[in-house]
Amino acid sequence: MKRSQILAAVALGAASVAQASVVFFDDAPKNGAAYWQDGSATSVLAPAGEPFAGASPCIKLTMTAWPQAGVYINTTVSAPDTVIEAQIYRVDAGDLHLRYGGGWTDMALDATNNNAWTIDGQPGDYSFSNNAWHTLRVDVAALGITDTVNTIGMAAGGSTRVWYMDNVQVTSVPEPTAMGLIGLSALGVLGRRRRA
Ligand SMILES: [Ca+2]
Repeated sequence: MKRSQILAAVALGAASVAQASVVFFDDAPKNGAAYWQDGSATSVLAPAGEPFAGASPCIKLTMTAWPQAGVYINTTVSAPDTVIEAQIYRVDAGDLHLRYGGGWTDMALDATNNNAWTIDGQPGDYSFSNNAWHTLRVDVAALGITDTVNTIGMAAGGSTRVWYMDNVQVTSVPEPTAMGLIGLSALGVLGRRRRA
């Protein structure tokens, strides 16, 4: 086996274990996503001139009572390592929620499950600053969800609450495949040849 063939095998192996990302919102809904709300809540493209940081189009979520607003992603959890990532911007109060499964079961992201979600890389809580963008990551399998995530959104009681959301994507890291293992063994061959 020539060195170039070995390198090709390594590259193929690496590709077979690469993560796959699906973008559900990037300035507009994509890949089957849609603005989503229930009851009196609304989910719309934020009007130009809203007081959010930056000029990039994003989703405006308005809750006037407990009904939720967010984005419908309808993503199948196909790998043990499936992460939902989104930029979130909170004007004042409210909680993050997922709906999942055939019954659209509601799950709040809170202190009881914050081993499975982070804000700006830290275990999830609601102490993050208002009126600024933050990065939310949710490890779906760690929440015990194994079938479908329908929506990611917010709920807020009391007076009118506003959030913004942008750059929603889901990243899946598949299990290493047979080709991945072949790639790793080729790497071993290459290493032995270099030492020889
Ligand atoms: Ca945007």
